[in-house]
Amino acid sequence: MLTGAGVSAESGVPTFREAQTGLWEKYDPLELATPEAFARDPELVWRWYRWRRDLVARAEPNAGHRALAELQSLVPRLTLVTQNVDGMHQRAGSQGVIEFHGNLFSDRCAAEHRIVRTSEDDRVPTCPDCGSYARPGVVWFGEAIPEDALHASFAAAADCDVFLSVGTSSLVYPAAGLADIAREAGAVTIEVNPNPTDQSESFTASLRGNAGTVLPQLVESLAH
Ligand code: BV8
Repeated sequence: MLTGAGVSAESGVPTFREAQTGLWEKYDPLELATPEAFARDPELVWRWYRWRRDLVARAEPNAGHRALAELQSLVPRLTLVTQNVDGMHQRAGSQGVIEFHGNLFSDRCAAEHRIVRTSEDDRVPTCPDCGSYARPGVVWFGEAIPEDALHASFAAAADCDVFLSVGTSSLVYPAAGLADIAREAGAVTIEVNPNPTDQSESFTASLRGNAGTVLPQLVESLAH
């Protein structure tokens, strides 16, 4: 299965395309989440990510995240691929989560790409080994998905009977292509989203509702 920003919406974490709030209202996340933005103004990009880290750190997993953790105990073969970088699935108890777009809370050396520990005090943290800028450990637009995450996700999508897509506008590739891979492999595909998406017509079924409502009902029906 695949989740997107909508699964964290009920935790108070704004979805990716929802208008950003406060200072960030005038910025387009599709512009800020790029290597070009970081090269142009690393301090601005770091301010944005620290604002998001603080917001996520103060948020709690919601009933939708918890339902998916429970689903995994009912369906041990479940592979949870998330586009989200907020770590909420893990906080709710999901195991083996594949973070397709990285994680908000890890820092990487911009030159060596290794995970590094940086100081919260620096406006633009640097790599303790080589002195280059450090950057958030997420995948920006125009960057490749981590090989291990890409292959594990494609393999799981090609080998599943049911593919659940929750809380995503299905606009960002290659993540949005996972549903096509599952469909081509003959899987039943189900979308959980209060709104229709560009891919809605291709799903076997669309459950129109919030993840925090629909997922607990889904798990309840499976458990009994
Ligand atoms: C790449 C991390 C190549 C950063 C993010 C075709 C093929 C391949 C690539 C492309 C392609 N076409 C275009 C591209 C390029 C690009 C792309 O897809 N652009 C889009 C805009 C068209 N893709 C890339 O650049 C990817 N890289 O392809 O590299 C390559 C190969 C080799 C070598 C070099 C390069 C990398 C993309 C990763 C970008 N990083 N995040 C960060 O977070 O800061 S993506 C970002 O968007 C988030 O991760 C987010 O999760 C993701 C997708 O958005 P959604 O999760 O769907 O969120 P959104 O707000 O859109 O929608 C929320 C949904 O929830 C809505 O539908 C709403 O109705 C619903 N909802 C609301 N409330 C609820 C709810 N649902 C349920 N319950 C609720 N309560």
